[in-house]
Amino acid sequence: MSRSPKYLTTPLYYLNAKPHIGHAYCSILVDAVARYERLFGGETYFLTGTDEHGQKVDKAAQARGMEPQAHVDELHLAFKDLWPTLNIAYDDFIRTTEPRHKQVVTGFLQKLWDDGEIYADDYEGWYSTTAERFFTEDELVDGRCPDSGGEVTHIKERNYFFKMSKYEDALRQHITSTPDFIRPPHRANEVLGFLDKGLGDLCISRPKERLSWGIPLPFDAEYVTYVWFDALSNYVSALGWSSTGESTKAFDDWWPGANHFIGKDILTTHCVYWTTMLLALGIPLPKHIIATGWWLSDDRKMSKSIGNVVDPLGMKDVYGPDVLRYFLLRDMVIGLDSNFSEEALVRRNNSDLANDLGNLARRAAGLVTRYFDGLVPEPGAPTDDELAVMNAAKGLAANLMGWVDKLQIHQAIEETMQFVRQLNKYMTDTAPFKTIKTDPQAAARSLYTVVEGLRHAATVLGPVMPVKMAELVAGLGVEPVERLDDLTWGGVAPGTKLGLETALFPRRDLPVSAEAEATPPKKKKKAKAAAKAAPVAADGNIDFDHFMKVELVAADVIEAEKVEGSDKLLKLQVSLGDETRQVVSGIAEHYSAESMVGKQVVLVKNLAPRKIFKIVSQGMIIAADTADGGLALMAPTPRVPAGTRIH
Ligand code: ME8
Repeated sequence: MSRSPKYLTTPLYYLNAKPHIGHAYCSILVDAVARYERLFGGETYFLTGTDEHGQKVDKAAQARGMEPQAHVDELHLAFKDLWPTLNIAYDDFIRTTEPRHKQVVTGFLQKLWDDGEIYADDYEGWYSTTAERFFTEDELVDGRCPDSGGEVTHIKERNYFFKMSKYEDALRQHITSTPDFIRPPHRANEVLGFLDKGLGDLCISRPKERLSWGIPLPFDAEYVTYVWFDALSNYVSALGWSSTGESTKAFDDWWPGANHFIGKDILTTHCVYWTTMLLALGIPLPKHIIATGWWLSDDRKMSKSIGNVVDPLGMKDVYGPDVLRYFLLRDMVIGLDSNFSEEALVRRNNSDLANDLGNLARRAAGLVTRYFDGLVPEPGAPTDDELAVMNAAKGLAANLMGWVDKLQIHQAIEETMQFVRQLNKYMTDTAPFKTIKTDPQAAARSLYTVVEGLRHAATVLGPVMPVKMAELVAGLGVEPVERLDDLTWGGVAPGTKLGLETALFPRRDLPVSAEAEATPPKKKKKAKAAAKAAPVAADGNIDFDHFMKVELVAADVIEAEKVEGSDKLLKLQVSLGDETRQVVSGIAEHYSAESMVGKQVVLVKNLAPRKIFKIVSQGMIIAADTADGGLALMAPTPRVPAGTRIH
């Protein structure tokens, strides 16, 4: 099935400080999604850029003793030049101070003014410079900005307003009738909740006497445009949208496939301000708005004032851009928050990349060099062992699109790594280093299978680690495949010269603080730190984001048997639609194995696997104790497709 073209955008980053890990994450995510999309045969256009007007940027320029234009001319390069070093390949970089953008914003304002969508009025409210938004008294939290926690200033002045309230019903209607318009779904509920409080009109001007750094209003030279009205327009100004109504080819080609990736803190501005602006201008709404969670540091949002900002430049320089990309994409479930720590990054590098993937490539290359003069041997006829690997490779490629379309990038990566672990096990089980003496054909077969398996893994991980995986593919002596459809078993020709001399992913030492905590005398300190990081507050409550991290899904039991030597345990194979899991559950005293087959249950999906009675259990089934000492399994009523997320 052909894929429709996708227009993928990041937010425009404010030029009030240098880029940090949150910005880097958003750009890396969009880059990886674009690369996956192209691997699936789709076309993409990737836009990013910088938000250069407004009070926040003006203040930052003042603090440096610079004119705002000189400040943004210099600082935008910190973003523009950083992205290629993180292997991010955008198609366009827009600055809101560029004439091509200012012209469109001016056109928008004139059109809305001419259409009677803008009026002048007196305004009184609380302004947050950090969020660049007005708030009502009721919206403040402890007298501070509800979005950023920053200070607010009381302002009373004459301003211009966009009749946003007119579009409340149309917007609500669109959100409710287009379930995946705002992703993930709990963010759509948040926007609907905001609308239910009643939508006011939007102040879209700032008097020049208070702020001159902005685009002048075309119908009143004493005012400049509100920075959000200005910045949001970038998504169409970059496509050359014209207010005169003539569409451009770029607009017609890309706008129907618009996907805005944003952080959860700018949900309202995108899902309410931007959408109502578009409704008023008669421009179709974007296809999706995708809100990601935050990278936290010590369970708090990174911010300059708290001083817990992680510098992506530093991480990239030490560990390399692709390792940083791998960590950020693997350890964030899109839509939820995640804690950033250098220690976690090093552990991921060492376990997944250095150990599972890098070591396998090195071992295979070493054996091919030793026994076959560095030339990939003939595979011969596959046995059941090889067929299992080939089937897993096929399954991985077939399921990849599903995970990416569901924005489960962490899952796409994890499934790929499970395949890599399977390859490692296959290599150990078939032991070519032993069979070379007794059965050289078997050794040739297993080394061929590992090399070809590595080619599959490298192709599928290419969007996550473009440079490192291109190195791996080149080391296997083959041309990269551009499209997943072309990834068929047997792409490595026997006789190909392998060139994997250097370690792809060196092992790294844990950062000093983590090492110190791992030593016995500091055990108490570690426990204290763990307690501090624990998601349970003193009152026993967990916050919403932590709760949302628990993935509950509907699972269909397809096989069940008693665990030998235990009265309590059943071993179940459950289907999650596109995946089968093995779960060991302590329900045998209440449910027989036969009665379980065909039942639907609720599974905690993202519980770390553990061994029960030496059997790996991947998840937990939920049940309630009954008054008579029995057990009642939980199940969705009515039955839902296996794998459906339960909220
Ligand atoms: O909001 N983790 O710009 P911005 C994840 N100019 N994402 C984070 C993050 C973190 N710790 N910190 C920030 C703006 N972000 C506006 C956007 S769009 C027309 C205008 C994300 O530089 C944040 O959530 O403050 C936001 O989506 C993006 O970085 C830009 O933040």
